[in-house]
Amino acid sequence: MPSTTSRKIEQSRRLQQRAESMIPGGVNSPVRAFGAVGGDPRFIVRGKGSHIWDADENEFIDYVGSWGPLILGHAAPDVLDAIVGAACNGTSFGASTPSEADLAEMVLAAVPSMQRVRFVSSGTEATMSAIRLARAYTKRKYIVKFEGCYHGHSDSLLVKAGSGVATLGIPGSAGVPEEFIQFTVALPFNDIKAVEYAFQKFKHQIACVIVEPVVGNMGCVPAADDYLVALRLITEREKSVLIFDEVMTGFRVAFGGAQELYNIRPDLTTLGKIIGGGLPVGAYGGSSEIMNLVAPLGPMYQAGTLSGNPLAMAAGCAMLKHLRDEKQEIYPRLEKLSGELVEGVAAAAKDSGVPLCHNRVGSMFTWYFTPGPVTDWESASKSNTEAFGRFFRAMLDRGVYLPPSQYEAAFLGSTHTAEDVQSTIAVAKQAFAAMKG
Ligand code: KE4
Repeated sequence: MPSTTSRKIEQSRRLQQRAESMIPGGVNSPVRAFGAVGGDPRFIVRGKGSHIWDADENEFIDYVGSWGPLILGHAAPDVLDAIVGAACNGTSFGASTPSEADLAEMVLAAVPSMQRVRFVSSGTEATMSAIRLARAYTKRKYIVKFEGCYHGHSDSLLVKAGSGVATLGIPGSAGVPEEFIQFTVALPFNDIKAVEYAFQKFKHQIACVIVEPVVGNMGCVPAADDYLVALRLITEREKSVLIFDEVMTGFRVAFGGAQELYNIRPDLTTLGKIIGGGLPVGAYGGSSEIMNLVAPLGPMYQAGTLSGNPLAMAAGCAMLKHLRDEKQEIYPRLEKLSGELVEGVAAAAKDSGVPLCHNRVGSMFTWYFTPGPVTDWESASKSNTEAFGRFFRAMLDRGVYLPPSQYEAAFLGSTHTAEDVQSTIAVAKQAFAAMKG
């Protein structure tokens, strides 16, 4: 459905046509395609702080933040300085550099469950490697994931996945043979009985359970009380590896991630997004006992030409140093401002009679166009995605850039202001009114 916009979009439309002639859908990641929300994808040309500008010079308050990495906002000065400084010495050497240990030291200090860490170039690589490592460590084949959770696009994890897979309504992915996913067990999230049943059915065969400790990829869905504790107890009892996929929650919901927030020690953790400061970085890590299986120390192979890239390491170090040194101020402020934003928009929806519920953990959140509550994929998928699309386009037309999918989390960062929040709430009131028109 074409968007009705009072804003110029000629340049973005021209750029989209050009891109589509060379790149599938004109995008290098499907969720950017606006497929689920309709309208014209905006080509962004620059960002500063909490705002971005498109090719038609339209300005937006940005609540995507590159899908999570930019907790310090766009073009954060200390991150830029670090990248430029590193780049002046070269971009990549295919050899070890001091900056890799610098970032490793910061990650291990922030995440005590990790005694060793390996850097890769994406969250997908991180989770794919962690799954392989868990299978190598336990010598078991089965893995458990949860419906609506997304852990990147490696074959064995593209089963009832969230994010773009859920957005596009595709069950998994073409090109993944049944044999590749026969050992993947997808269970409903927040249902511990389902986990117990799976461990009974596949006794001594489950290598790992991988979970987003706060789900971001069916929209934001927190774990029910004691759910994560129960996952920890079951995996310990069954000698199965518990993997916290903290690619999104790491350094987001707390400086030490969800495992700090909920005081749970997983066996392996995957990271990404924030630890790269906006450059391509992923990581996986855990106890020395498990990580010593990773080549060249052990038989589990994983590699990458640009793993530990010096520019990405420098950006990550600058990002984590800033967050570490100012965490006493940053995280409480994110909590307060995010709460004001989410509650303010929810109140506007209620005043307009628009059925809406919301979930939030820290500065990641989702407004669902359903009465709710949303606690798992079944309840999330009851959302009125057509209404979400109309809300998304109405907000975009009024200068607020939300994730272009009902099944994605939105993010607030340290450069968002009270004025941004009040403006967003005011625009939401207009959007809800426009939706009823
Ligand atoms: P990447 O391979 O996209 O760096 O990370 C995969 C991944 C793994 N685990 C979690 C919890 C994730 O959220 C992600 C990626 N998140 C999506 C946004 N929901 C990336 C956006 C995109 O696909 O373009």
